[in-house]
Amino acid sequence: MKPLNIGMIGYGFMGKAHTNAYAQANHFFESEHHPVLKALCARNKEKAQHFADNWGYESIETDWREMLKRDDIDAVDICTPNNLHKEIAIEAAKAGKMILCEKPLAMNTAEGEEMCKAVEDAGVANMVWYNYRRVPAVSLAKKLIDEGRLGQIFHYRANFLQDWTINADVPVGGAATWRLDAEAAGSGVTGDLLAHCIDTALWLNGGIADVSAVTETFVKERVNAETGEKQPVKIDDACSFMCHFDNGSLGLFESTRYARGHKALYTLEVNGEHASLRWDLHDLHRLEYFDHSDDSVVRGWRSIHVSDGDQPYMGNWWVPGLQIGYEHTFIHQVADFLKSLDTGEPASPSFREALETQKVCDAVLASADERAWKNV
Ligand code: SOE
Repeated sequence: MKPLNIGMIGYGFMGKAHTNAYAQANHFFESEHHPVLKALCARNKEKAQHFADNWGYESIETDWREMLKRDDIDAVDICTPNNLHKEIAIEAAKAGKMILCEKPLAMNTAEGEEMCKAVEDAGVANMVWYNYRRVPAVSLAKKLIDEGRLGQIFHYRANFLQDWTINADVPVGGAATWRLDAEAAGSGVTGDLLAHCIDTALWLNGGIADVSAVTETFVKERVNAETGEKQPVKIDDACSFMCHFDNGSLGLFESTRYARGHKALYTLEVNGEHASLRWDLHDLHRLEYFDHSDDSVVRGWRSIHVSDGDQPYMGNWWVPGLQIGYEHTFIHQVADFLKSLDTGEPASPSFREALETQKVCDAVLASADERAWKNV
């Protein structure tokens, strides 16, 4: 067993999801590499120590630069707000550390380019956490598409709907609501939610050629959680766009934090010549599949309960019929990263792959801003 010493930066919701994945991966997926929870880094010492004690990190740091100097850290996990990704990743690459970066890769494409150059120049392993690819039902969709079962693809549709910012009293900035602060997040639903939809779409259906988008900011001013002052809201609260894929299919994407009743409703649907499929995060272990070649008397949408050992990742879990959940998508991503270290094959999505998602996000925001179609 080769230890893989992890230095985690940040302890929010994603810090937990990733830490849990490092702790679990080897129990279910064999690898020569074995993650060790070596150091947890966060500015607040008490909170960092509490998180470290709770999850079993061996040590803490309060300055990420100090952590990068340590020889006993092999891989750095960046779970900070988006505005810190670039600086930390570039310094970590210079220090020769592997990097696992939370999505989206960067604030914008220009930053992402610099990050790609840094990891490629340094030759360090790198990956971006786009976890929904690793939902077994979504991986099964990829397999069915790659096998050609859908034939020519005509339509790709995806939504990511939430409702947590409808109340105008929700503040902007601070640990819990930095996603509403353009200075920390870069963009609103485009970088936070549509980035997931775009990553999956590029993976399932190939490149996006051009986009036409509309965005809206429904609450124009909010109180800053740290200063108590009112400030203009500069992120997109909602975004819809249509696009052409390189394969000739049409895409339709929508995301909002103002869809009352929807908490994290990520859905996607792909319509092909021979078959269609659709998936829904709220029922994540099911893949809906319609195959036009079925005998017409029994033809219809099937609801595949993706829990069989023959289906992606599921052979490593329980017995057929018993499902898994959200946290397992991160465990799969760690397992795939460890496998990439075992085999020497790059992990996916790499920074370079995630840069493609960033380019689409930038084109979407530019299109909405200029009210014009934009090439990616
Ligand atoms: C926002 O509410 C959020 O937590 C995103 O930041 C995550 O990436 C998404 O998976 C769920 O929603």
